[in-house]
Amino acid sequence: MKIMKKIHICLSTDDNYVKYALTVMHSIMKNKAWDDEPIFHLLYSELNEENFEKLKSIDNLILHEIDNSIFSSHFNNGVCKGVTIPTLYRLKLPSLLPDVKRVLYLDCDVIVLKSLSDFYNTTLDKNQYAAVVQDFGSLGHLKRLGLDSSEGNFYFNAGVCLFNLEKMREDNIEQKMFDFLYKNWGHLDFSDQDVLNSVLFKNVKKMDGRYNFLTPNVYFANDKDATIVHFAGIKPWKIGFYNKYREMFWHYLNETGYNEENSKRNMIFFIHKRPMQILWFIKMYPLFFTKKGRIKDFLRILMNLPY
Ligand SMILES: [Mn+2]
Repeated sequence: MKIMKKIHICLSTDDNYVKYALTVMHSIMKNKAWDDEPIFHLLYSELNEENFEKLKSIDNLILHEIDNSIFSSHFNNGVCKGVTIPTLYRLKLPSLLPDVKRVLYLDCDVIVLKSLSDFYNTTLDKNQYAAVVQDFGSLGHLKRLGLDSSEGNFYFNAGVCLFNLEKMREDNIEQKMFDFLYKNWGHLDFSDQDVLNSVLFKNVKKMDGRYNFLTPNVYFANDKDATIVHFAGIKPWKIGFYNKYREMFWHYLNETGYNEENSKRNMIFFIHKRPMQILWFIKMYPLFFTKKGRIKDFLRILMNLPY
C-alpha cells in the first residue's frame, strides 16, 4: 500500500506574483519524492479571472481569501517601506489553518530542488514555534531590534519558515505578533520578518542553510545540497548577475506555461546596468558580511569572477 506523506505548504500572492507562486509550486511537484503529497495553501485577497484559471493547473491547492481590511485599517494604504500586505499574511497562519499542525511557509521568490519531507518532518522541541535559517547580518539585526545578541542567538530569514502552528495557537502567538506589529509599525525595517524574529526569539530551531539557500551565497558557499533556493536581494525577474539559479528559475517559470524571455535580463545588465548593481552591493555589503576577510569575496562578486 502506498502511504503518502502530507506536506502542508503555504504561499501568499497578489495578481503580480501568481506566476511566481506557480513557479514555486511547479518546482516542488517536479522535485518531490514519490511519496510526498504536497498540499498547497494559497493566501490572497483578490485575483483576476485569468489567474484563477491558471491556478487550476495545480492539484491539491486550497485557496484562502484574506480580508485586507484587517491590515489596511491600521496602515496607510496598507503599504509601508515597499512592503505589500500579502507579506503580512503569514502572521495569520495559526488561525487561518486551524486544522493544520505544521506548515511550511515559502516566499514566492524561491525554487525548490529536492524533497521537502526531511525539513517538514524535522523534530521540534516543546518550546520551538518554528524551524528557520539564519539570515545575513544576523548580529546587526539583533542589535537593531534590541534583542540579546549573545552566542547562539540569531536572526532568521522569514522567507522560509516551518511553523509549528499547534504550539503557536497554544501560546496565542498570533495575538502577540499583531500586538507587536501594531505597536512598532513604521519603525520596522523588515516588517513581518522583524515581528517574527522579535516574538519567536530563542524559541526556534536553527536549520542548515541548505533549507533556505540565499542566492548571494552562490559565490561563496557549498550549494551541493541546496533544497530551497531563495532569491534574497535581486529577484530573477529583475536585471542582475548571472548565476545558475536564475537560469533554473526561468526554466521552471517557462514550464508553467509562461513564455517569457530571460536572456535579455542577464545580457542588458552586462552592457548598461552594471553600475547600478555595484551600487546595490556597496549599499548592502555591511549587511551581508560582518566578518573580516570577506573583501576578496566582495570583489569577486563585482568582477563576476568564478571560483
Ligand atoms: Mn523572499
